[in-house]
Amino acid sequence: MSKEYNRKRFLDEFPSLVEELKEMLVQYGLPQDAITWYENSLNYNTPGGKLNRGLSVVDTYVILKGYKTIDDLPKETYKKVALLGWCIELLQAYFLVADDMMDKSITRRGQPCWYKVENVGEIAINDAFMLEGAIYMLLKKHFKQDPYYVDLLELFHEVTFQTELGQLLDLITAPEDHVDLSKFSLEKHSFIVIYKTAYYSFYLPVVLAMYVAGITSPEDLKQAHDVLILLGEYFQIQDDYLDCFGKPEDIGKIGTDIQDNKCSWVVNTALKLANPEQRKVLDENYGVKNSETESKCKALFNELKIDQLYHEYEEKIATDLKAKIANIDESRGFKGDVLTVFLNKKMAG
Ligand code: GPP
Ligand code: MG
Ligand code: MG
Ligand code: MG
Repeated sequence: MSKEYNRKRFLDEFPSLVEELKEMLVQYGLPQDAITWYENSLNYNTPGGKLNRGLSVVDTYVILKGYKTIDDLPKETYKKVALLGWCIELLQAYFLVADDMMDKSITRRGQPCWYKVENVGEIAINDAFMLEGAIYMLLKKHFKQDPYYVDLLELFHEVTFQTELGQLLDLITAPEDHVDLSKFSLEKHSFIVIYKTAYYSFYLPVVLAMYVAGITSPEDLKQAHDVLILLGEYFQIQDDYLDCFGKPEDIGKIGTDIQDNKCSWVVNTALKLANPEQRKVLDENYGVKNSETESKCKALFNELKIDQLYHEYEEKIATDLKAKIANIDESRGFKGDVLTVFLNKKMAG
């Protein structure tokens, strides 16, 4: 399966979904300017990212059904599975529009955050709700007749709630105007990243594909859950590590976690190891918005050999994950290969 081809096929589905959503507004009798507004919000916020989550629904379904490529799928089946992928991308769009307002971010995917666009401002709050609403309008239109329709609804609702729990803890742990490192811990970090990222980015795409494929025994859902949550945590820890130690030319972004007072794996690992003197350096320099204090934190992270600890962690977790995947019981239809594909994919960032 060529990655570019899969991506293109997936992207080709999006315009017709926008048309369907616009048509719903026509049916409600909305005026043209409102319809154009929604169209602009959908196009600005939904397709611009890596589309890893949406594409994973399709990839997972192909593997579960034992197909070789997406072209082996009946056209109608491809459309339904891709639609579920787009529903995750809409969920992500909803989260990111809102998150950028909460984080006061300036740019996203190389363009101004939606709320920063001229004439948008706080209307972005309503636009975020309408991006979420699109998911349920599309699910109703395309899946209402399917026996697993309620399962899809419950899954989207629960994963959304879990993400909001992670966002809550993220926000109250790292307020922008007040640095208090005693609020951080590796346990809290783990909770935040599992809830804020792992459920919607890793668990959701696979379980959506499992529902369509009819592989939904509690045992199989648990097998998928246990590996995917661990994978999600691992990829976010990699993202935290790269934010501090990656070269901008390699990772395509400039790390901001230190200046932003983020409860990242790097600072939590350092806090666990720091002696009182080193702790003082962190208390005085972490979360301060200038590059000198940032360099002092980085120097301390080097002194504590966080780099080396990360590589040890990475090796251990990759070994654990491979062992877990090798132990997957495939007798009910679930396939370990679904998870191996995730392990080899770059999802974070
Ligand atoms: C982004 O995390 C946050 C989410 C994807 C969840 C948002 C949840 C809501 C309920 C709004 P981040 O702020 O750490 O990432 P980024 O650096 O990409 O903004
Ligand atoms: Mg953010
Ligand atoms: Mg955030
Ligand atoms: Mg990051």
